[in-house]
Amino acid sequence: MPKVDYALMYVTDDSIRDDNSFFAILEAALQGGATFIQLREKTSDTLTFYKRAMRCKDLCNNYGIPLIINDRLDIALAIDADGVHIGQTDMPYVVARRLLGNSKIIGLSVSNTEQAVQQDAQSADYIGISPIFSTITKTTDLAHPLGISGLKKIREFYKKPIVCIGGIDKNNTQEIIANGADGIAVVSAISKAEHPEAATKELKEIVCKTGTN
Ligand code: TZP
Ligand code: MG
Repeated sequence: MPKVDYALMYVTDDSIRDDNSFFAILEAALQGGATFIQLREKTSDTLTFYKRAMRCKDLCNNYGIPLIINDRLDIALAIDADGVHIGQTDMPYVVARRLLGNSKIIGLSVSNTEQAVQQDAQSADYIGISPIFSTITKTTDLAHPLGISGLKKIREFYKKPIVCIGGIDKNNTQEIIANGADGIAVVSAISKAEHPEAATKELKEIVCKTGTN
């Protein structure tokens, strides 16, 4: 299992269909110090997803940063990614683990305390609190935001890394880390920033200054 720094995950923005822009922003995030990349393609066909995944892997390898794939175990296996991020309605955790083996990272989204208590969450390498705040980036399958109070409740008993996602920007990052998250995962705070590299740097500084990273 690669050593993972959960401080700042850039989750790629699948609304960017132009590959030049898509990879320019990914590279800016890597330059700015993103510690972890998740490739999330909700609208691509398999071939497009696979091709993006191959290019992402090369780029992440150049920076020595782990790459995980959202939902699609087959793509993760095909490109030998560092792992997958799955949700509650994706492939069950135990099946994902059996297919990927013990050397890969498996992250699981949880949207409430009950899910965080369950065996899958306890077995996963980390959980994503999804969403922590409201967001317009994800429009389907989005639970009610857990907020800081939900994060605090889960932090009381969940011993592995917690990464929060949803509506996170430079103004609320500090509060999230101060209340027990190990890191943040963002889409638009980087992808829609005027200067994605500078935005990444700024987010990372806040996480590192606040947490124990
Ligand atoms: N899962 C829960 S919220 C979300 C995902 C993929 C979208 C987060 O996007 P943003 O722009 O950082 O709010
Ligand atoms: Mg999913």
